[in-house]
Amino acid sequence: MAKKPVPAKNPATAKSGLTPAMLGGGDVGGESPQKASPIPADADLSQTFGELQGTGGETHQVAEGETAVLTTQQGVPVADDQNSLKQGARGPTLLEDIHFREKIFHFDHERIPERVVHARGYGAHGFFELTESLSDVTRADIFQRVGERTPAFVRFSTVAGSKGSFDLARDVRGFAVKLYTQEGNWDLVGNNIPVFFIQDAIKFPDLVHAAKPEPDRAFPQAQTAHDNFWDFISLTPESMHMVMWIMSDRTIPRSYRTMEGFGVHTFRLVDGAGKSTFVKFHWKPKQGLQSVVWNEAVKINGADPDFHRRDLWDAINGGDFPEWELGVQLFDQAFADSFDFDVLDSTKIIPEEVLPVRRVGRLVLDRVVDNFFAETEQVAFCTQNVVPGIDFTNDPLLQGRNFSYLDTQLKRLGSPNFTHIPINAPKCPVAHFQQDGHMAMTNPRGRVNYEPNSWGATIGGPREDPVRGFSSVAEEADGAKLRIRPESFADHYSQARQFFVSQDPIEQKHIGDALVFELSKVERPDIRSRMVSHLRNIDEGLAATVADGLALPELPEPAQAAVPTRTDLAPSDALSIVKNGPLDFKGRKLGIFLSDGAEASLFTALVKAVDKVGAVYEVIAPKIGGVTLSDGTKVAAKQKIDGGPSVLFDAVALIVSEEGGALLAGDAASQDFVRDAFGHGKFIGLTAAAQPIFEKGGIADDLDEACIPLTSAKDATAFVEGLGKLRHWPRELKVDLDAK
Ligand code: HDD
Repeated sequence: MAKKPVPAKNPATAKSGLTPAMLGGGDVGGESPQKASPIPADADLSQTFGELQGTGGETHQVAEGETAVLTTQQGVPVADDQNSLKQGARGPTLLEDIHFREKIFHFDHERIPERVVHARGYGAHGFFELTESLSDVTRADIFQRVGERTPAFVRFSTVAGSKGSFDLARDVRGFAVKLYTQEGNWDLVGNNIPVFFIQDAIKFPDLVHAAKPEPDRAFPQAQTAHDNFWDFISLTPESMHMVMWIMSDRTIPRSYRTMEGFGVHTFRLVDGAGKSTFVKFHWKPKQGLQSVVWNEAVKINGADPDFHRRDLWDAINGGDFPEWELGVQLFDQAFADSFDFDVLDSTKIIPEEVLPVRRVGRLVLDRVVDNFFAETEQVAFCTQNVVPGIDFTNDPLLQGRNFSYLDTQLKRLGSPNFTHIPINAPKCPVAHFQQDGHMAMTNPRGRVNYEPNSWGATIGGPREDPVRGFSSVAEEADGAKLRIRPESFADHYSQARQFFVSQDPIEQKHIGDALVFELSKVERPDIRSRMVSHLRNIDEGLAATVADGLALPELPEPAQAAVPTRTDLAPSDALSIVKNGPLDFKGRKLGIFLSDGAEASLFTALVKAVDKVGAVYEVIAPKIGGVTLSDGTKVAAKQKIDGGPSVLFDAVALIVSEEGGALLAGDAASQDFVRDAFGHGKFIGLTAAAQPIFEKGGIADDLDEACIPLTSAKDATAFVEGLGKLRHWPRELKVDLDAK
């Protein structure tokens, strides 16, 4: 006898009180560090859920206490979302099932092509506020009125990895800023490094092909440590300055919040009379420059591949809004002519000591996105989005970019109407005669769609405004059509050396280590050797270190340089991370490792001190349910020990009972916790009872002045207050075999 069909029940029906938690949306904004958690675990998110249903612009609001009815895309209420329509209980699915077909059809089309570069990124909203007028040099509306705020959207990214790669790849970071000014969108599409690999955009596809996974095997992912990359680089001397930057700790930042940003190219500011002033743009983080170390980066990628996006999400949701100052280096043609390098060459900087950076505004990120796809994925940055008062120079890299970005958005977003997507739409009036096309959303009304026309101002539509309108600088241009690189672009080594000699000794060591690591992954010895031949033109000491690290049979001859002499330029402190680090522990994270019976007064003192300096903490414990402290207080854990390794924290404190210390000394994850914290130069606070863990970790005899005993609440407070420095660097020179 056939069984009577039993429809599968939806566990969360409208009447049983639909909550986002039941629908898998319960952790919205909740995964923040303990202090910063913005949404209590028991909060009712039903309203938030209503808003989350929107696709960017519109949201499906429901009145309080009510629950939205599930519908098809056409708005037809759905009766059953658990079972497809079948012919009989065990029969075939029917083509007639309109809800099933629409649902699967839409799902099948959920993906758009990922960005060909900068695929993995993370964005946030905020504003730019002018603090010093630039009306003397530009008519750009954004730079006129001190105190005025302009809405902004920023997307940070890695370059080489695909969308699902890990955050702490050794890579350049994109720093793209969209400013919704009152005279149109201005996109400053920069990086966290002020120079680039190549001088001419025509080489960009080669550079990217070489950096990405090798085409036959499709690996390595998000790594430059392979033959193709170093083959291309070692055959491209113009990239040597960039090589110094990418092998430095700039490419393993602690957080997006602790990176500088640069517009890279020389742009122009233009005043009302058409007079142009050259400008280089800088974003200076209020948080100070901070990076991690390579061994730590490798481990972070395993422990939390989303380390950077989580950090930004948590900071903003916790009310710790990251902030950058906008700096400008302004100069005229006479300065450009007197400067040793060509200001049109994107492989060169103008050192801040030569031309100071004037701070004129601040960028604050204060709101995370509502929907990653709608905003972060669909945002379309285009270098050609400039506004009246800002203009391009003839930098051949910038000129090429101005073609590529518009073109790529059409491919990614599928229609020239990508400007209608809310995240890309200007927030000022828009009026033109461009029309139709896929997904046209904002369509003009009326009869007239051309100009000139004689329908008059009301019906006839918008008119040009020669005064307000964008006009290009009337630069004289003459000469034969040539495919040529100017001689003024030819010195590839002087600034590479300047960068290297400007670094702190520990940073120089890291550059050497990074080169040895990367080139050790290169299989062809001739490529390794060719790279060292370039290093000889930058710094003989560095070349010798790398040659030794690679065990090259002999030091190769220096590479032949395009221009014979390298100029020894004065070091610039602005180029070092260590010399521009944080002043205190604000905005950073302390890992507090606890066991049952841990001294309560120490824990309380740590938490208080962390709060006072504006930092956050997370408790790590043997079990996620938490621990009971010496006074009987229960403390919930954020991380179980093997899920919260010390690489996730800026500094760590171990407060354990004698029993806890003895027990955890035998735990491999606990041993790793202390060994890594120590090896990565971190400041460590510890109670005497934690000593056995250090003993079993094999480092008890090495503990130094940055390993602070915690014996009283006073000690705990002093420990946190003393956490200003990034790391205790002298230790690295002791623990690293390569340094011995
Ligand atoms: Fe680019 C994306 C930055 C040279 C072609 N680039 C992209 C993004 C950033 C940069 C931050 C990601 C934007 C986002 O978050 O959506 N790119 C740079 C910088 C460069 C540079 C600072 C040198 C100074 N780029 C460059 C060249 C070309 C491109 C020379 C091509 C000739 N870049 C692109 C692109 C991308 C892109 C293919 C991929 C996705 C996108 O544009 O929107 O068009």
